[in-house]
Amino acid sequence: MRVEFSHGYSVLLAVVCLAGVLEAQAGSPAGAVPPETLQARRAKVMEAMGTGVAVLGSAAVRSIEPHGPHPQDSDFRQDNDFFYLTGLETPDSWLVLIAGEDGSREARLFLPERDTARERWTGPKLGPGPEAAGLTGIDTVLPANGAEWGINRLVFGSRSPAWTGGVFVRRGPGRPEAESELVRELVFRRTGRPLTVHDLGHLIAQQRLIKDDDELRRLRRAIDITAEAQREAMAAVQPGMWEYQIEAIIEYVFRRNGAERVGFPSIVGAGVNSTTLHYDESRGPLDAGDLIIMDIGAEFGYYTADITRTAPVSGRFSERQRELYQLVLATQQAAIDSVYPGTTMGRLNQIARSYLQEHSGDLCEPGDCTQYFVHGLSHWLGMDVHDVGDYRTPLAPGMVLTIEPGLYLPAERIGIRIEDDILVTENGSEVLSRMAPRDVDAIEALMSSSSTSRN
Ligand SMILES: [Mn+2]
Repeated sequence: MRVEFSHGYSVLLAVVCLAGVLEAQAGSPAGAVPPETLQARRAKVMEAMGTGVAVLGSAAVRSIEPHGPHPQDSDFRQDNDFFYLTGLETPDSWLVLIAGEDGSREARLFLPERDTARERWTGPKLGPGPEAAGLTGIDTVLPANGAEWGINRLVFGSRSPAWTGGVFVRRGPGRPEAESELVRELVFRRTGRPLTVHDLGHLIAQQRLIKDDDELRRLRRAIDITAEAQREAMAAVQPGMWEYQIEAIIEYVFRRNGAERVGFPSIVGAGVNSTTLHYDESRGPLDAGDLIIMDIGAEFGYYTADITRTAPVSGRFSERQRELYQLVLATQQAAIDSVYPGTTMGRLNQIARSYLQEHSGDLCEPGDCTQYFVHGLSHWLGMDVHDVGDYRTPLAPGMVLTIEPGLYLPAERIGIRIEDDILVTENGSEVLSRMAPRDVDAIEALMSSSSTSRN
């Protein structure tokens, strides 16, 4: 292993050992991403690059007090691609990948140097050195102070492997300012030889579509936790409560199980609020006779679940609610049964819509029920709730998508959405979120066994 030491490193060795644990999630409920897994991911990215240089910046700390002397983030979260390729939660860092013409593959990491005075406030941090090398499987970990210069030297220096094929960078909104600046610098610095620029974001996104074992482990746990929250929330729902009280139960179950945060703002809407697709205020009452939608997802180790259930506040569906609910459920099942490698989300959407149309009967007259199905059927799921990746990509084993038909009739205060998380397998699919009750009978049984005062 080739390692470059930062100044004063040995003095801090004892603290560094602890820091490594902190910054690589080893002490977190999800644990660290194994270095071999990280190496395999980086190798795959460089394989897709062919030859060229990729540069990725980490997230930066967003201080909640811009003028305070010690920046404090309300919830620092690493950039997804950076976490995917390094497993590190260190801010202000850089990853450089060099795919040489000769087939050589090199990864370099730049981490901020440690600062003992600041660590009185922040606790020990992971700096450049062997600890970071061990955690990431990247031999060369350099100080990020002056990283722009270091990266330029790396990319254009004579000691680096020869590469053609251009620079691979992420573009578009949401990039950290430092990354945008460095990219401008890299691309325009060389006069006389314009560099080809490739979209690194798209390349990594297509790779992230297929989940590896460590990703699936995290995702399954996030989904199990979310299913547990659905069950506890259903058991607690009673007329007279408020939406925020149900939200509190849900997010308590998340945190109790080691989820770091919500993957997206919890949607808990009863009555007419159940018909607002992204309602996240949770201020309304739970009235007898209404339905409540709970569209929620725990984030565990950077992966988020996304499960929606609809339950009757009183514990029993009315006849009308039951008929509409059964139609949504059967539509969802028709789509789930059609998941297999090679099909597309577009095709699943068609299948769901024709099923809904053909089985509407007189439930939504005049017309059929598709007029009340006002959103898409599916999205990719992973580190982001609407995860990255081209939506036209044919399904393949290891991909995870949601299937979530819904009907929304504000005039009747009826919103129904049923959403499950589906893993594409060799032979079809696995419903990862099956532990959250979905059938009318199962929901009513859970609600009646848990409540004495519900009417
Ligand atoms: Mn969803």
